[in-house]
Amino acid sequence: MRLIALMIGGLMAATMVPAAAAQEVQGQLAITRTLTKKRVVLPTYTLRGVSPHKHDAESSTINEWERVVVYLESDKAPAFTKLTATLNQTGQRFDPELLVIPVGSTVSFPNFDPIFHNVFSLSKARQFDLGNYPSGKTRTVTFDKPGVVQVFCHLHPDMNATILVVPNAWYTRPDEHGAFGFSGLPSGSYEVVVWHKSAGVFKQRVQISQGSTAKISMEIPVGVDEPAP
Ligand SMILES: [Cu+2]
Repeated sequence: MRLIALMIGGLMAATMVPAAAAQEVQGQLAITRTLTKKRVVLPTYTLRGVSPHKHDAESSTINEWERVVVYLESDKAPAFTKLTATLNQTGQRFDPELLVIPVGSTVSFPNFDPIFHNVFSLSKARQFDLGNYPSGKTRTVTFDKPGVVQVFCHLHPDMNATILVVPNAWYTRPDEHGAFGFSGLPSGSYEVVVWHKSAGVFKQRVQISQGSTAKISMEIPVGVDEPAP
């Protein structure tokens, strides 16, 4: 009897512990071309250098990861809190230049400049035109469809920002080495979507079973020419 009790106890421990531990996706991204080139021409010690040219090279390497978002497509996504996010207009620029929000969220566009701006978008996922408004004012837009929304200003053609509206709260940005992860996922099938601002969308399907971690790696081929928006 005692042996059976021990065995049951052992079984329970064995099944319960991994279930409590997260079911995960762990991913590793590589940007082909851009990052490789930078690594070759840029020895580590120059990263701390004072030359403006070298500083530029460093930031362009880092910025490549800042242009990447990873999210999951799945019909198992739980309900989530919609955000109220902010896209500032300051110094005749949008800040941040890339904003990620789950669908249904609202974005406020405050004008912090001493001049007028006129924020608009012609993107399929959300078209709007907020009209001219002065310093200290803001206007808001709610984004009800997933997709890419390119934001511009009628008065300043060089102002632009991107709002990526993702389908649920499972989204993240890679770290400075291109690694990303999601944990606490229900078992099932997922589409891992990697979005890069100029290179576009790359997808990989993963299956996550009870207590398991799916490991994937993906390459982002970033070309010299940016595709039309
Ligand atoms: Cu403007």
